[in-house]
Amino acid sequence: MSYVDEVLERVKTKNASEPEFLQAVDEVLESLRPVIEANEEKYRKEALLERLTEPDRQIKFRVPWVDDKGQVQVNTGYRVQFNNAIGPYKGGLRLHPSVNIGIIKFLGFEQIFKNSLTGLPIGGGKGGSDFDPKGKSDREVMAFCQSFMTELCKYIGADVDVPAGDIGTGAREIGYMFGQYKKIKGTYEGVLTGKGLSYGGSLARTEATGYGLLYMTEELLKCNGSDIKDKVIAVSGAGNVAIYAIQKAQQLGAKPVTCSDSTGWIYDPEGIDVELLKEVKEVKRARLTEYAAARPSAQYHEGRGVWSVKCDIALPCATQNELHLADAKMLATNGCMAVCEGANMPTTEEATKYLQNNNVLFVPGKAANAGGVATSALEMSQNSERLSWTFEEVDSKLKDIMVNIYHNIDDAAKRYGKDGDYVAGANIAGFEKVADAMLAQGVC
Ligand code: NDP
Ligand code: 2IT
Repeated sequence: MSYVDEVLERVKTKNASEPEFLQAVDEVLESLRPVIEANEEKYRKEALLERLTEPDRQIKFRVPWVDDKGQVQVNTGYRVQFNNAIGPYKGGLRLHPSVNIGIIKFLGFEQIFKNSLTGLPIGGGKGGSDFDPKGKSDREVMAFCQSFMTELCKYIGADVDVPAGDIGTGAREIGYMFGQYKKIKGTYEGVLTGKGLSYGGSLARTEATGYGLLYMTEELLKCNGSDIKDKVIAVSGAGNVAIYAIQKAQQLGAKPVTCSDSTGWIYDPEGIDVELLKEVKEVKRARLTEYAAARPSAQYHEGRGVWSVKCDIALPCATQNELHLADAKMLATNGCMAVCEGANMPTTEEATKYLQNNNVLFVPGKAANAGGVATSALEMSQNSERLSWTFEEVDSKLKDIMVNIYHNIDDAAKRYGKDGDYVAGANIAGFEKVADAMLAQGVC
């Protein structure tokens, strides 16, 4: 049996109840086959893949907090510190009822390769809780965040592990967590990113994931003989990534016509009104029905459906496994030329294969959404030197990083005879640096 198959078998046996984690490992190891086969004996002896697929540590803890009625509530908190071969653990905190250890492990595993692709010194980690911030008062969110950080602060630090936002964790939650960390530890340090601008946050971090996704899409099209201008774009999600993807798409002359949340979706043939969307989602924290009520050109539909809209480019920006095989077929039939993932693993494995086999350009999340964590690393740099850079400075570094990632994953795919397979390219390019660092550091 090949080394890759041996490890896949072992990972499946050990993590049988974690389908998302298995999906992420399967996709990465399958595309690393040619790299592993070229060094099979050495990597097997070093147990490199066993070490890469086993987190350094998993922390799980109780998060008790008091709701507005005086009732004590209990949630579960997680932090998975996956791999710190190339830098301190870095990755977001997800607050969503669907969070469990398998979800956090899949996100942490993906983060290792994504962070490596940025070219910056950050390792892979992820955390979160099954707490649902939706419908909670600010005081309840604060009570949760303080309790969560009371435990988490034992395991993190500016040179150890630096969490940030993800689904359900935005500026408000990061603020409450930072305040609690500072109070307990007594140190003012860059322990979180995505902070507010008045206390160490970086300009452009809010926009970074969405903007970065569009810089990647722009370069992808340019290098494949096309142009983003005037392209019709279908976007899913209506959160941090989706909003700033829509904004940058418009700045580049494209026309985003959809967005969605967990209850329904909008088709707005005139193009999404991003200021209205921000008002509905960032200020009022309301449902998309409010967007439709305020915008005569918009149609609101219950359930899911953005991928049925005819578009040139699709940008899934909501959550994992939201673009299925049937969606991929509709997109290809409707003439979609590119899918770039703003979310983490939004496309199922079979949908990904279908798109790739039907000449739809496909860039996986670990490359396409790396602008968020890259800009988090730029926030860490600014905190270390106790300076803040201008918006233009951060944005231009972000753009350079995204263009570099595109060329690195393209080159890596070509080196292994997989021209245009950006999934393989991203996994290979991300892996090479981490593997080199792990081997150099001995058995640890
Ligand atoms: P937000 O919480 O800001 O927004 C998430 C959006 O997706 C909301 O519109 C939400 O709808 C929708 N959504 C979430 N879960 C589901 C679900 N199970 N079914 C349907 N819709 C859902 O999160 P972000 O925009 O920050 O994150 C979106 C994706 O991007 C995630 O995969 C995240 O891991 C990834 N990502 C985020 C980065 C960042 O910097 N924030 C960086 C890189 C990747 P509703 O409001 O109704 O729940
Ligand atoms: O998935 C991701 O890359 C993020 N949620 C951002 C992580 C970060 O540390 O900025």
